Amino acid sequence: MTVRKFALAAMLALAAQGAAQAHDFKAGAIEIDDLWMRATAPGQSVGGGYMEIENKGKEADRLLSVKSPIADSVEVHETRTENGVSSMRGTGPVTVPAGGEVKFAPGGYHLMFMKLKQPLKQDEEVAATLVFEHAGAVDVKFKVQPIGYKAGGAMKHDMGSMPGMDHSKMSH
Ligand SMILES: [Cu+2]
Repeated sequence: MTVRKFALAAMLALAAQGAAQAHDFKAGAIEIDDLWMRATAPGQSVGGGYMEIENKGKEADRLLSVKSPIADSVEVHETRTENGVSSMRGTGPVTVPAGGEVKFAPGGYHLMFMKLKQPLKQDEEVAATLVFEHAGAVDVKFKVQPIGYKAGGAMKHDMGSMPGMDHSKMSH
């Protein structure tokens, strides 16, 4: 909780300074920013997608589904660590509370791009469409970061540390 509040405060502070977000996407009351993925290692067939979804409206919204031309399908997953063991599972629709935000980050919620049709290369952008219950379809782009990239450096459990992993064997 404390970390979350701190992050939110930091964001608000940035906004107050008038810092422009390089990449943000909007539809209705929904704003998505800080979208990124990691470059893939050879043979890697899945990729995690990360972002922040903000809901400036007075009504909760839900992320229903995600599509991307570079993946067979895109699933919403959540990584949980229990007794030192990390596992991930599909979540179904993710609620973004009114006036709140949901962070997709290594170690928590993430998008899982399944059966990538091409390698992800640093500095490229990956197109995807997020479909919300109220805000509708939003076309977004994920910036591809270097393989070892860590946003904020705070999270330990992430997809990038397991480049050769067979995703189908993970528990969901
Ligand atoms: Cu996953």
